[in-house]
Amino acid sequence: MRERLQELKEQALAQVTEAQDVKALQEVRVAYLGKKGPITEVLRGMGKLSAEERPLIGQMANEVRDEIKSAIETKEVALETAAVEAKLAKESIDVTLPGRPQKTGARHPLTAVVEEVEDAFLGLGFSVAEGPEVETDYYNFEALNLPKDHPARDMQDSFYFTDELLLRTHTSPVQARTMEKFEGRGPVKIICPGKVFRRDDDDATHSHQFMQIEGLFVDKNVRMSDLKGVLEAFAQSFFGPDRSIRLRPSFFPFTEPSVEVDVSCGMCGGEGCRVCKNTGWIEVLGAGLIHPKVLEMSGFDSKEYSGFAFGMGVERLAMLKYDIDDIRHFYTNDVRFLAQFKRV
Ligand code: 2NL
Repeated sequence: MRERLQELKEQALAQVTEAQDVKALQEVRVAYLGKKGPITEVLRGMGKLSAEERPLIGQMANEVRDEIKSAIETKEVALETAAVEAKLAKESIDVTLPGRPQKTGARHPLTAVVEEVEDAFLGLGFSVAEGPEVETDYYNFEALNLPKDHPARDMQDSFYFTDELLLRTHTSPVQARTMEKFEGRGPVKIICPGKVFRRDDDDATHSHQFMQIEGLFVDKNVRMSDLKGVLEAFAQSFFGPDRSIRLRPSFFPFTEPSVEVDVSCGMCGGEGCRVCKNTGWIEVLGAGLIHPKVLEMSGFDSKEYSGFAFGMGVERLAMLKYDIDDIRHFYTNDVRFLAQFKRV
């Protein structure tokens, strides 16, 4: 029996050494240590042995079993380590290879223009205010001196949900709401960028949804010259330091007096060309001194306070600055158009 056990041990250890993978090891384990294996068999046959031999053979059988078991375990660890090393070697990467260029997106040109206008006005002490796109009739029209029977309120020009709720047609209601919050105490110095909506037939220069930036400054003794100074500083910041502005009389229900603001043509420097239609000037925004009724409705004493306000179309600014010929380019998400603004 001793020889039998010694033989079994040698056979098993040889097979462990030869095993190339975990599966082969598993087979050795089952073959030698399993319930129907030869060692179990030896142990079962011990009944036939003498009382002196029995413990010796029993001990030897246990030792052989333990030795085979530990050889299998050691080999198992070695095989696993080798497998991991092989995998690592196969998957190693050459970090000195140049990387593949990543495709990056960019700000939408309208976002870029809004942020540029914001930067110009932040530098002049203005804050950015925002408000709802679904507005009440009161804030969109009434509070801006556009009473119910005013022609500019024609149902055709607006998207109404109910008699009292509509998509805002300008960002002025944000300014009215902000003024109200100041409870009659200035200064209020804000710009309001955002989407606005008007019933319109879309073409190269019109869109039923577009973006606007309005601004206002309410304080004691605010005058037309303050408006002109601020807008000139803005025009030079946005279009370039060599540009000048001019004011022409105009009309808005919420300002008095009202003006259209032109910027000198950047193409010809004022000489007259295709861009400015030979006038030397390009219309960029509307403005004026806030109508006393509008100040009063938003809680300001118009004898103590005055202010200026202005409004401009973001698409128009972008089209002028980047020579874009169709407003619809902004909304159709053609990557060939958008990719041109990566460095803007
Ligand atoms: C334009 C002209 C303008 C305003 C907007 C305004 C707002 C308040 C009070 C007074 Cl709360 N005025 N906004 C004033 C003048 C002109 O916009 O052509 N926008 C595209």
